[in-house]
Amino acid sequence: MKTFHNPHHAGHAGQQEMFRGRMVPCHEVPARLDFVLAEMQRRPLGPLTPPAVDDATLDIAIARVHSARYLDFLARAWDDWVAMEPANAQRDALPSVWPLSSRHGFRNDVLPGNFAARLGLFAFDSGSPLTAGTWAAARGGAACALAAANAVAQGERSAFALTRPPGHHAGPDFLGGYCFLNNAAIAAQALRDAGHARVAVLDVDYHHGNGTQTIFYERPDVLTVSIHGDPATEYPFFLGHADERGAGEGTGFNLNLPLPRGTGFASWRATLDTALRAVRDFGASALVVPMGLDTFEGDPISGFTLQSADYAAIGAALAGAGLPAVFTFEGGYAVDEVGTNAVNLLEGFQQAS
Ligand code: OKP
Ligand code: ZN
Repeated sequence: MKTFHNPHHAGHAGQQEMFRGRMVPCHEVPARLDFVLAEMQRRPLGPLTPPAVDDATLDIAIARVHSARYLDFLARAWDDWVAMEPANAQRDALPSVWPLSSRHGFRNDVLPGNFAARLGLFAFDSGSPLTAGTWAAARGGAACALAAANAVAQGERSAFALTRPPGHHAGPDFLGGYCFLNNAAIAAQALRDAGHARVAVLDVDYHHGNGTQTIFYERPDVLTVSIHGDPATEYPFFLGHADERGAGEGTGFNLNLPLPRGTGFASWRATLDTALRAVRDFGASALVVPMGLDTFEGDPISGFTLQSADYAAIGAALAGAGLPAVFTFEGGYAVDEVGTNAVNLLEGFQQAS
């Protein structure tokens, strides 16, 4: 398995996130990736390199899933934030005012001149700080996703985009849930563009992959499946229910498998079989796995009870689909165990391949 790691990840380092009315230290910290990297050096799975992708090619791949208006905003956001007030250079940018959606009568077609309002237009929560190095880190992550997709398109059985910030909550024109660019969607689209007629995304993060779902919701060529904490009680709350089956030509090509808080491995593993059946019935020729390790019992912000050894079994079950696969690093906030759990899953996949 080839792994592409993001040399720019540590430039994205939020200080605090808004959580239930107070500011708390960020859960999504640079050390998460460092722990995975260290474990991959202890238990090598194959070559471990930064991605080699040229800027113009990367821009095209990112623009395949994100809108020009959003990318223009994101590329300039930090400079615009500091231009508002020089002291902002020491502070993260977080939104505090939102247009909600068009059903509330607010307009989203006019780009506000005020940066704080502009941030609110493109962000769906106040838990995703934007920092000096966010754009470079997110772009470096997209490069990892593209390099991983290219490796698989060229015949590798599997590749891993080891990057943060994560991506699966980021949509065509919005950020949130610690995510800015949707790495899994970029990989899935790159696989389509490389000739894979049908690509499946199977999201195993604790949280519903709302961004990926929204990007592909009306398309029949990319199946999106997600196993996650029931949005009735779990983040991101406003999407991820079982009755969301796709729309228009995409009807039937989205599958949500919500599970109650407290779910353990036996039930989670049975649900994975349901997800894998959907992938098989769809007839995918390539698989993208947004790989969150926040289903772990010790995760500080999640509610399933998986154990470290379970991740090897998940990897083996995923390999059983018999498809070439791109993995993207998503959640997992029990920092001390995230490296072990990630490598357990990937090693389980590799050994069963
Ligand atoms: C990102 B990923 C929970 C606070 C929720 C946002 C969670 C984003 C998760 N008590 N904050 O899917 O791992
Ligand atoms: Zn998550």
